[in-house]
Amino acid sequence: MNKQEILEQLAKAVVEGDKNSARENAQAAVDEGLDPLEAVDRGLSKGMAVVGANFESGESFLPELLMAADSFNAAMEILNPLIEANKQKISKLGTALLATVKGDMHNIGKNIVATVLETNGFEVVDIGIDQSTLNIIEAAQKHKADFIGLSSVMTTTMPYQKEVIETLSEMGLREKFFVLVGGGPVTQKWADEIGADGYGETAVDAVGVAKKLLEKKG
Ligand code: B12
Repeated sequence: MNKQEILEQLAKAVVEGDKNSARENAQAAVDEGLDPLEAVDRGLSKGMAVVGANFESGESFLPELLMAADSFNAAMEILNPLIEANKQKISKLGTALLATVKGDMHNIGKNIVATVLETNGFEVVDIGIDQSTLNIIEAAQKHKADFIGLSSVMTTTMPYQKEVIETLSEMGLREKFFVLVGGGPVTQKWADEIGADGYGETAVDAVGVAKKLLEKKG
């Protein structure tokens, strides 16, 4: 199989919720020396976008979403060690506290952001899904985070990204942390509107944005 075929097969495996095929094609990607992040962005994530659209149009239902998520994660188990093997041997750049905001159970994207930040020299404290604003802020203080990364995959939970920023201000803590926002429906426009320090469309963007913010800080 060539590279393009592997990427297409990865997408197809997610669309069909076929765990075995997801594993086999992730292994093919590894064997053929594909960039694992390209396999995620141009393979698995492409499939997930189709799954989301089918769900929205009523063509598929929750079980299909679950099977797609399982297949995505099965492929990630094979790709993650390769992503981690590229880990840069650099001193710690900073600590990022990551969470999916309140009411939101989606974690696939956040987990990828965590892995990619880690492999690029950041220490990551991932407190998981459905995290209240106060939990997030407490954890950021406890772990002396430089960044707070907020994932929100549903339009209905995006307001909690805003709530975290507002609450930080009310508590007099806004200057202590850089706040990064991301997730499917999140845009640069939204990030600007709520006064976030940075937005990343993909996990790789998140690294670039975080590094730029550190440079600015000096
Ligand atoms: C898989 C999935 C699920 C799985 C989640 C499994 C899991 N462990 O995460 C399950 C089946 C559990 C699920 C449940 C539900 N889901 Co759902 N789900 C999806 C789906 C298909 C894919 C999401 C995903 O994983 N994408 C792949 C990852 C890699 O992409 P990503 O999350 O965007 O992340 C990337 C970037 O955004 C960025 N990023 C992400 N986070 C961050 C954070 C920072 C700081 C930065 C910088 C960057 C960044 O980097 C990532 C990698 O590049 C989406 C459709 C879609 N197009 O998003 C619907 C979707 C999000 N779900 C939806 C819905 C409605 C639901 C349910 C309510 C369904 C139901 N009736 O129960 C429940 C909600 C439960 C809850 N309260 O959260 C809707 C949301 C609609 C809306 N209001 O916005 C969507 C959009 C589907 C649709 N088109 O209708 N879901």
